[in-house]
Amino acid sequence: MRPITRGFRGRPHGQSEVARLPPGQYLERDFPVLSAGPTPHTPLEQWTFEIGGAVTRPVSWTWAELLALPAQTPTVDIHCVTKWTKLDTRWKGVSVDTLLAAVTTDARYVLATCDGGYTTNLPIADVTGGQAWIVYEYDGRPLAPEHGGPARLLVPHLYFWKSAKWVRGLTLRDHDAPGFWEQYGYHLYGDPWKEQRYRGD
Ligand SMILES: Nc1nc2c(c(=O)[nH]1)N[C@H]1C(S)=C(S)[C@@H](COP(=O)(O)O)O[C@H]1N2
Ligand SMILES: [Mo]
Repeated sequence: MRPITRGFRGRPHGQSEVARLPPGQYLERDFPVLSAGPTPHTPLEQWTFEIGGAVTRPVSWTWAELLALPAQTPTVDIHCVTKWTKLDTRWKGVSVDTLLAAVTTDARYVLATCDGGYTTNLPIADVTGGQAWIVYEYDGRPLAPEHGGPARLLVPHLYFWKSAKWVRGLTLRDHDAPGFWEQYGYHLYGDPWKEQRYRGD
């Protein structure tokens, strides 16, 4: 069998692209929108990003302050639990390392919180070490509202439900506890390479 699969448009995919697909995933060329509720529209003058919870002192940034921080431009593959994978997505934003450097904490977990009430839980070890960003540009343009604009969390090594759209803060915690989709049975951690889609996988 030749290691070639065909996408919806009949375009052949190279072997190297197929090797970048986690188990059970297919290649997507478009950028699907998956939202559990309506798209919020918080005015930028009211927008802040806060790190709170188990910290000595909470810290928050305004929109202008976030944009003034050193930015990075990661190009990464993203993997949705509904089985699409999109390769080489281009983003711009601030490393979560940069933001966490502003607080003192012994916490081991974070809960990302968003406009609209969505939450998702992650170990701090997975949002540090150059693995996660608060991004505000996609493909050279301001991040579209339906994709999480003005800013979203980007944690590409975990399933894309962990990349919280319309993110407004990180709550640091000593213990892990499920966020929105995790409460409905999604995996607490969500490693696409281990196919950790649902609780018990
Ligand atoms: N705030 C918020 N973030 C969210 C979601 C959501 O419903 N609300 N959906 C998650 C899921 S399940 C996925 S697959 C991705 C989808 O991002 P996209 O719409 O940009 O493709 O966002 C994640 N982040
Ligand atoms: Mo998803």
